[in-house]
Amino acid sequence: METLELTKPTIETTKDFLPLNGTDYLELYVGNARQAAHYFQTAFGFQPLAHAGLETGLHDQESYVVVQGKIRLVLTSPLVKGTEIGKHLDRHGDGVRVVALWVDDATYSYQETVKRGAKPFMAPTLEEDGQGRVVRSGIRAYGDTVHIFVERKAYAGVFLPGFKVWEPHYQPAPVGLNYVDHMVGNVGWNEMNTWTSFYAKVMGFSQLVSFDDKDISTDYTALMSKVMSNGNGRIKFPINEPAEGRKKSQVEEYLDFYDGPGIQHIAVATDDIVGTVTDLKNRGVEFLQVPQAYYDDLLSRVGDIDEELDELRKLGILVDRDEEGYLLQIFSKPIMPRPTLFFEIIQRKGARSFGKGNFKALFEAIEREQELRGTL
Ligand code: TYF
Ligand code: FE
Repeated sequence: METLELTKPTIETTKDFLPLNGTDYLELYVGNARQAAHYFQTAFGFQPLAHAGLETGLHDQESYVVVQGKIRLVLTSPLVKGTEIGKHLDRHGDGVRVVALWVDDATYSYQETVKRGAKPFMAPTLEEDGQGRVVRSGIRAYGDTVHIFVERKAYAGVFLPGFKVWEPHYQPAPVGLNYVDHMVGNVGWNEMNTWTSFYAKVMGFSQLVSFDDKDISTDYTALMSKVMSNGNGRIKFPINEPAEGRKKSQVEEYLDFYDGPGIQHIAVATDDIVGTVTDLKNRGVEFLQVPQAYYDDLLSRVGDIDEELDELRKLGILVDRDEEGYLLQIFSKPIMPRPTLFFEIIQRKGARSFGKGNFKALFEAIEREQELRGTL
């Protein structure tokens, strides 16, 4: 009998040219890194991890690194006048400078993205110490925001070469934050296309969903939002653009105070939003409040949920449902003097969307805050 040779399957899968393992760290430029670290420990339950400054041989800047679950925040301040950090602070106030992405090959990530049109920020650079080697490279994104690719070659050190373990005696408990779910950028008028194309063409992302001003214009606020996701879905970057409304859009207010595009909110995930938000409130974190009436028809809108309606109402947690499940979310007030950066706490129970059903109530709550600021 004749043996038949099996043909190989011919299904072609398009290769992801920029595989991302997750968010590596977020670096915020702040006026007082020491106090910001204390705030993120005290209010948000981050744990002290690493430090670099005068004691480690730096002369012009100091950083504290705090961690909770997989979330690492780097808080950096200048030590002298005239630095890039100082200029960033003067222009933007405290804000997110670096969204660092964990990759297997930082050199290749840099080459592939620059080849596709990314503006270089940092050529691939090897850093090493007794604990191993790390390669980092970077490209520019919207405004002064940059993406740094971090390749950890079995690095065993506490954070990055140059950092020392930071072990203060003050270590308040974590509040259950696990990972960065998404990070939202506000871009300028008519810049939506530029930046969604940037994430599509330069970084190989694709668009998940979009909301336009008809979905989400309230009396005042109007904005357009498109969610870009990388191939494996671990990195999700919604992009907002202001739209013309009756009064000033919240995105425009951000652009005015930040003096340009930048990160608007960092959404962090928890497995127990009721516990997490209870802790955060007890530690002084302030959240936007929706009217009690939001809860009157909530269950008829979202159906059966595991949580007690009364607890959600008491804490001001919002709920939304999509075809795959539901999600719970709540938004902090801006955490700096300028109405720019805020945090979202999110718990996903199957849903992969972003809370579209909450936009009206949420944006009306944001507008009440704008009204108090006199910026509407
Ligand atoms: O990330 C999101 O899309 C949701 C909703 O200015 C949202 O958290 C969108 C725009 C905005 C505030 C929240
Ligand atoms: Fe969000």
